Amino acid sequence: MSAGVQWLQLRAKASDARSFLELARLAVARTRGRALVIVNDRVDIAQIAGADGVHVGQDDLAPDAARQLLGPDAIVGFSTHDVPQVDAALTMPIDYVAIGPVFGTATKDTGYAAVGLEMVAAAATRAHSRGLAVVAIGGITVDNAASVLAAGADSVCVISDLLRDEPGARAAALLQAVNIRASG
Ligand code: 3NM
Repeated sequence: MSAGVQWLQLRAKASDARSFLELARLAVARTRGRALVIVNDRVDIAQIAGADGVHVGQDDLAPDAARQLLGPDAIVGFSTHDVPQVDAALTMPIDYVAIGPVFGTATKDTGYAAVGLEMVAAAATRAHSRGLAVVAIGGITVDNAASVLAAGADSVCVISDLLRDEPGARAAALLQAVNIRASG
């Protein structure tokens, strides 16, 4: 956070529910007011921990159910991987559409081939027409993040590239790369 990261998504696929809740509570306590905390998959844990929102995938609790539980002020994000999924997302009570994997990634077997920058642009056009933000994910690094934002994404979600180094230092490098290239 001291690096300037604005959102943290908590992703703990291998954790049991109690450990995940403990992590979420800790993250909320440590970040309050400095970064948003979004819980991946688990609407119940987001709610109990008082997180800022939840991110759900195609096979998780549907966004309207997440919204019903968390209320109108929570952030609800939804994963998409192709144009039909983006179009379906436009009718849902969500705040952002995630599109990916933009590039190849070894972090998660999404079952989808890399969608590329053209798909980021297509998702952005569609999502922005409904006032939804676009978060791009999958294979995004310090070196390619600026191109993803230039294609139309409002935000990038990065996992493995932040773990190549001390995560705070790598996050600072990512932000600097984006700012420098975005303004240059
Ligand atoms: N979801 P990295 S790609 C968790 O396409 C996740 O929905 C994806 O990790 C999607 O930054 C992905 O290491 C992995 O590539 C992102």
